[in-house]
Amino acid sequence: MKNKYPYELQPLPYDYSFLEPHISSTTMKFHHDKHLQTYVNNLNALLADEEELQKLTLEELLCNKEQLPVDKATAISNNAGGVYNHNFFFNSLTSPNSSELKGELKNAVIDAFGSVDAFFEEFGKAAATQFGSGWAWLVLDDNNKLSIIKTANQDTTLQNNLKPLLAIDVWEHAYYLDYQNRRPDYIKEFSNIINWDVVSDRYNGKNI
Ligand code: MN3
Repeated sequence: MKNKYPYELQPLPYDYSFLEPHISSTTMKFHHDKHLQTYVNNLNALLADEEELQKLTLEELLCNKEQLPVDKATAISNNAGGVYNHNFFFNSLTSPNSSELKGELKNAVIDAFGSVDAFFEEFGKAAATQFGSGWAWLVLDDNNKLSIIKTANQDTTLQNNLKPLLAIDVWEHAYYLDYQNRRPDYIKEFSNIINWDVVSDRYNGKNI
């Protein structure tokens, strides 16, 4: 992925219909082609006159908010977060029931949460209780400890030095066409389309 200005819309790593019936192709089309494209366009527009910032990677932009011009800092963070979070999210998904939690990561999840079911319960609760727009995350800290957090709007986990492993987008645009107000149903169905191979690779240090 091109990770510097000018940012480009990263293609989905699968067809729009790949996640059906859990997420429809219509949702994926709007989510990727319209919502993500808007974050990409906004970020490029905000950086158009910022030669120094153009040299930074997306992660560097997100981790160094104090380097951003005061009048644009929030807008740049929001839109850079929108690009980062969506690419991360789309890369986390795969066709229904084609990937399972196993091996070292499964053991770590059981160590941290007690059981796989307990993990899903806690992750689902974080996603359901994020008030308004935002995200729930499985993250790894510097001591290799797993935990679940939620972030508002397009905030990322990077500012808190937490390596993200898995994310669920709970903005209404992620589920409204398919589930309307039933966010808990979307969260439940989401568990069928997690790409655990990607999550495992992230756990083992890859940036995907
Ligand atoms: Mn979204």
